[in-house]
Amino acid sequence: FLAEQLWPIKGQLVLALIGLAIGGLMGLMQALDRVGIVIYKAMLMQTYYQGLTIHGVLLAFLFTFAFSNAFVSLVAIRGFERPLASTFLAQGAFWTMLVGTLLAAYAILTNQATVLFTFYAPMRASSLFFLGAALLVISTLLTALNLVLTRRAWQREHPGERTPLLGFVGVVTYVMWALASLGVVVLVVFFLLPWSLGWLKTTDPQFNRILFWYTGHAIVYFWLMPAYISWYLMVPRQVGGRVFSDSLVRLAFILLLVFSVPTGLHHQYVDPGIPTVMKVVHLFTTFSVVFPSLVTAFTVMAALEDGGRARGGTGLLGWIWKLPWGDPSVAAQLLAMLVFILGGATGIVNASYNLNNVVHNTSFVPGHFHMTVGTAVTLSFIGISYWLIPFLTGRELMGRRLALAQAWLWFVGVLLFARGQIAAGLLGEPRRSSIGEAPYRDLISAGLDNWLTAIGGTLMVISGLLYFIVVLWTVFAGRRLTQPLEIPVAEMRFGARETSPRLDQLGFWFLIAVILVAIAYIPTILLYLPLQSVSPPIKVY
Ligand code: HAS
Repeated sequence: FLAEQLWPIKGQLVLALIGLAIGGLMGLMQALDRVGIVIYKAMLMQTYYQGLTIHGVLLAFLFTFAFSNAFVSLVAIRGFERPLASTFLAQGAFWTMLVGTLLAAYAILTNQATVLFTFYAPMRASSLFFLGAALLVISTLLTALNLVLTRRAWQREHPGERTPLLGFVGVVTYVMWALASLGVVVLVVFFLLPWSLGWLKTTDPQFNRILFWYTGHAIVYFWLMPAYISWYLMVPRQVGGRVFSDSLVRLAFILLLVFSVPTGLHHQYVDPGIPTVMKVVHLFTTFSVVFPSLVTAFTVMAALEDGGRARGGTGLLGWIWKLPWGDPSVAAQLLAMLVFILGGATGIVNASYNLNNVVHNTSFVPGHFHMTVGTAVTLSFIGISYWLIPFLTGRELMGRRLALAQAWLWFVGVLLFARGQIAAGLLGEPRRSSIGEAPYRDLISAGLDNWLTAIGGTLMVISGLLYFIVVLWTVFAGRRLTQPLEIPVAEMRFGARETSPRLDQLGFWFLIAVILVAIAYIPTILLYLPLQSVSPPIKVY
């Protein structure tokens, strides 16, 4: 590892954890709001929405982007067994992430960008916020470019060989994101930024939404795929099992590349002005992108079973108890996987055109995404950090029991939280609404569902506090490791030699992804483009 490539990795990890700490703390305010305990002012917030914006932006963008940049860069260095192709790009990713964070944070903290993490019109934010958000995306794109160049450099050094799987999956993750980020890049650069600077008098909220959700669904797989890298290629090693085959892992990542992006209109099933036929096309692609997750469920489960049996597990389920549940890194990720089964199931409810009419814009949706990004991803990143921080600092993980308690508390907390949100949502409770304040306070009672949300959310915040105790204890008072740690990398039953060359041809699959995106989006975009010059001035909220 080159020192000049290692510090940007460490720096981005620190930024990610700052995002998790501050963003997570805001969750307490929102959870307690459900039962009428309103503490925004005590937490120095002007409104519920200011806190919710901090929560969403810091967790969904800063924490996830910065953690992925750090983790996937490290994984690529290990996978390709060479430094990243460009130190300039690696350091550039850190600086753009830092400056972007400072600009966006300034705008939000001064209440000039209370627009939530879905920042499309008609909510207008300060241009500093949009600039900050753009820089965060640019940071990920610099990482994407660096990973592609690193793969190219590796290929030049190893002509005719299959790309190492660990390197390949990292590159696929970022190539998918490069295609996915196009919508939000166009939205910010051509519409929101000029509009916020007053250069553009009007902007069309419906077209804004189309561009935002073009990125807005694929982004969830950009959050998820780094966790999948760990579930497929690291956790099996940590539990002593082997992964079934190199081909199957490559196939799952390639399917995610192909199907993640042309799905965004499923966030707009109830929007007027979008042809139903195009919504139905996105319905089919959404169900297609479920498939690689089902492949993941069975493949990872098989690798875990292999490990559990190698440790002496017998019978149908006996292997489960033999898994190393006492290792905080493993326990956190196994619990994250279990919650993802429910997260995925609720996603399928959301994606079903007619069921979506029942749950859209209700608290069912935050119930879903706290089990996906809020746990499958976040608890996995936490689990990864339990080996990553010792690896990067050369210090032993301290407070292992505390770390285990942290993982279980998060697991119990999110199940209560999601149970509350989902049941309340099915009764019609709106999302993104301060239930503890007028007018909702008088309309919605703090029944059992809202109490479960409040208790579950509070447990998640306490779990977060335990996590930061473990991290700070390790970083500042951890015992020096006598032996350097290794990055865990799983073995395959059927390795790269058995893999078809087609599954290593990234350019070919990228082209298919682009064609599918064109089919899924061009008809709707052509409908809206001519309207852009005539859209009437809109009211700014
Ligand atoms: Fe979603 C809304 C549909 C996955 C995040 N989603 C959201 C929003 C977020 C989000 C943040 O179709 C709200 C955005 C906003 O503010 O409006 N989602 C889906 C579907 C999937 C899905 C079909 N979502 C995710 C993931 C997310 C995420 C992943 C974050 C990381 N979602 C929707 C829809 C909406 C939506 C609609 C809009 C709703 C509306 O009306 O507004 C699928 O990809 C899910 C597939 C997953 C599975 C689960 C597989 C299970 C696995 C675990 C295996 C377990 C093992 C454990 C191995 C089928 C892989 C073994 C352990 C032992 C110990 C034995």
